[in-house]
Order: sequence, then structure tokens, then C-alpha cells
Amino acid sequence: MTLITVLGLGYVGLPVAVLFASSSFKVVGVDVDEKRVEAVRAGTCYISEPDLNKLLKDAVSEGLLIATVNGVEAVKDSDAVIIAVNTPIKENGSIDYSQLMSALQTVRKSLHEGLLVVIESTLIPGTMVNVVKPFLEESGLKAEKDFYLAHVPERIAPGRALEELRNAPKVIGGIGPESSKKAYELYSRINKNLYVTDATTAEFTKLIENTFRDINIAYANLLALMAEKIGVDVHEAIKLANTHPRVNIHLPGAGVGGPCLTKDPYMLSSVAGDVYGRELIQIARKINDYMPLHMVELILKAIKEEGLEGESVKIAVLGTAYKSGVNDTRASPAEKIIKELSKKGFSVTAYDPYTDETFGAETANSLEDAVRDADIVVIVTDHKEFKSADWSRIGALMKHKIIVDGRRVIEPHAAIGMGFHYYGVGFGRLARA
Ligand code: SAJ
Repeated sequence: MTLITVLGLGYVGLPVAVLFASSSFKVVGVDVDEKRVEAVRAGTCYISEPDLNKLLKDAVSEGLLIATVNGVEAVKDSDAVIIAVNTPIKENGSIDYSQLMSALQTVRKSLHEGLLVVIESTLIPGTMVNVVKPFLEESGLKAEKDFYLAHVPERIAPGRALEELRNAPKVIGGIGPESSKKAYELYSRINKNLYVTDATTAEFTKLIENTFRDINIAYANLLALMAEKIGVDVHEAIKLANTHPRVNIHLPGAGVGGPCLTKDPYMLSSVAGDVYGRELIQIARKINDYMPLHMVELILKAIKEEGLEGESVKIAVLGTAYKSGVNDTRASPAEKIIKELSKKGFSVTAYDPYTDETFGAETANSLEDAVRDADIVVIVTDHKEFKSADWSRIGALMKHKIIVDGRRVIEPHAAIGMGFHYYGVGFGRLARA
């Protein structure tokens, strides 16, 4: 039976480990965090993903998935090792490879003939060839000859991990043809939709996907800011523009969060050197990073126009997760919005049906609790629970019926029809009339 070690049991590593274990592999999950290891051993899932809980429980009870903090021992007996650790961005904008290097150190200590080493973590183009390969070859073993090395970048969107691991196309970037072949064989057991290339192209591919999305969202956000100036409704304009068969403008909003789109464009631009036009990537990031502050501007505008200045304004923030349907709050626009509002001395309450994180705001236990006596409701995340909420009841609970909608959760004219004063990203004044 093929034995796989997965290094890093986070948002990517845990679903990967569980899926391989439920596809009849024997999997050892390794994490430096003992709490995670204990949780997996107990069959408890600490990540909210559809079906993951049950598959994990089954895999553990069948003995197909075990967990340990001892990576060196685990790799010793393995046929393949998959590295799924974080490669986060540092304060100064550079990429922190410390977790990756420590995982590679673990692998190098137990590197042996025939081992396939796969890295799913996101990498700066050139890392596999210039960093990973020489580092592992210091063991005396040669890649492509004694062991195999491939980059198989993770592509899963939180909230759809298992489904995407099984069905979303996956790029296999071997350091050479033998490595690609071995990685292809392994991944074809869980996913039939595989595309083979070289390691550097795979690294580049991963980054250009997320940067494409970030730039597209930035364009939508820029249009939203312009629409507010011109007075039109950006959502209506985008809908109309998208009727063109070759146009697909993304959605503007309260900001771009999550661990990927906020980081990968920086990783990509780090290899741009002096290429003409490289600023495109950075300016898109800047626009998207500005959107939470624009939300605060809209809130201040509402306070002024509604004559609430000088009063102790109570604001209810709906949604702290970085996107709809997940409990993940990493780099969520809500953090910036809440901190900025609290700094200004407003009384801020936050509610999210998926997470308890409130970034220092007062915690509400229900939507009703959050909006009761509030002057302004601020919608940051487009959770389905907010879309289907009874907005006339919400209005009845509020002190002032003012909405600042960052995600077009409510149709503005429906809200206005219910007596709300509606402010929204990209919703211009003429559109209101
Ligand atoms: N957002 C907008 N407007 C849009 C779409 C999204 O403002 O039109 C916002 C969301 O609200 C969220 C942020 O962007 O705050 C990011 O959400 P997302 O759904 O675009 O992406 P992620 O970060 O959850 O996952 C992305 C995915 N990449 C692409 O779609 C190209 C996923 O497939 C990757 O695996 C993941 O990054 C990753 O781990 O790299």
C-alpha cells in the first residue's frame, strides 16, 4: 500500500490528507501544532468544509489516516511526501519561506531512493529549480534519478476543498519528465483532470491565476468608485456590459480578503524585475486594499447626510469572514473596517453566522441581536443568511434604518421600498432616484 506523508495540516493539507486516505492510501499527517495532531487523532475536524468531517472520522477509524508531530520518522517509510505549509507574506512585503524550509529540512533528513516530493504550497517562480532542488540534493541524492520532485500548486477555494480537489483541473509541474510522471500517477488516483508542465511554469501559472482575479476585481472596484461619482449603479452597468459575449467583469465590493489574492500578486510582481508595466499588479492591489477604507467613507457620508453627527452612533457589521459561506477570516476586509470605525469612537457590534471572530467589536449572537437599536447596518460579507434575511423585520428592530451595503446583498430599490436609506459600493446618487 502506498504510504503518503502530508506535511502541514491546514486549510490545504488536511483536505489533501483526508482525500488520499479515503482513496485507499495510507496517510500520515504531520503538523508542528500538537493541538491539530491531537484533533486528527481523535477524528475531529477543525476546518469547516463540506463532507470533510465525516471522511476524516472514517479515515481515522479505519486506520488509513494517522497524525504525528514527527515528520522525520513519517517520511522515512513514505513513498511520497506532500508539502502543504504556508508561504505567507511578511510585514515588509517579502515572502516568508521559513515553514517551507523547515518542511524541506524534515524531508531532507529522511530523503531516500524512490521518494516523490510534491510541493502544493504557493511558490515564487524559480523556487523549485533554484532553492528546493539544490537544497534536497545536498543529501547526496539526485532529483529525477534517485528521488522525484514536483510542484502541484493547490487551487482549492475554501468552502469547496474536497469537491475541487477531486474535480478542478490540477497542474503537475515536475522538475523533469520522471518527476512529472510519478506525480501524475499519484494525483490521477484522486483527480482525472491533470495537466503536465515543468515546475517553473507551474509556479508561474498558480500566481497568474490569482493575480488575474485580483486585477479583474480591482477593475470592478475602480468602476464602482467611478459610478458613485457619475451617479449610476455599477451593478446595473456591469450586468449590461457582461451581456457582451466577450466581457466578464467581476464584482466590486467591500474589499478583497483571504490568504491568496492578498498575497499572490506580490509574489508574482517580485519576479517582474524592470519589466515595462509591472505597476499594473501593484496598483490593482492598492485599489482592492483601499475598498474597506472606502466603506468607512461611505459610512461617514451616511452619518453626515442622515444628521447623526455628534451622536453616539451604533453600527452593526454583518460578516467578518473574508467571503461568503466560510468561517475563514484571514485578511478579511471586515478587520480594517471594524478597527477604523472603533478608532473613530463608534460603538461597533459584529455578527457572522460562520465565525465568532469580531476583530475587537462587540459580539452579537444573532442577526437580531446585532441590528437591535443600531443606527447603521454595514454589510461586509455576502453570506446567504444575509441575502435571505427578513429585512423589513431588521428595519423594525433598528433605531435608524440606514444600510451601507458592501456586497449588494440587498437590491437597493427593494431596501428603499422598505424605508431604508441605502448606501452601497458603486451605487450612485442618480441610481437612487
Ligand atoms: N471578491 C470580490 N469580487 C469578486 C470575487 C471575489 O470582491 O468578483 C472577493 C471575495 O469577497 C473575497 C476575495 O475576493 O474577499 C477572494 O475570494 P475568491 O473567491 O476570489 O478567492 P479565494 O481567495 O477564496 O480563492 C482563490 C481561488 N483562485 C481563483 O479563483 C483564481 C482559488 O481557486 C485558489 O485555490 C485560492 O485563491 C488559493 O488558495 O490560491
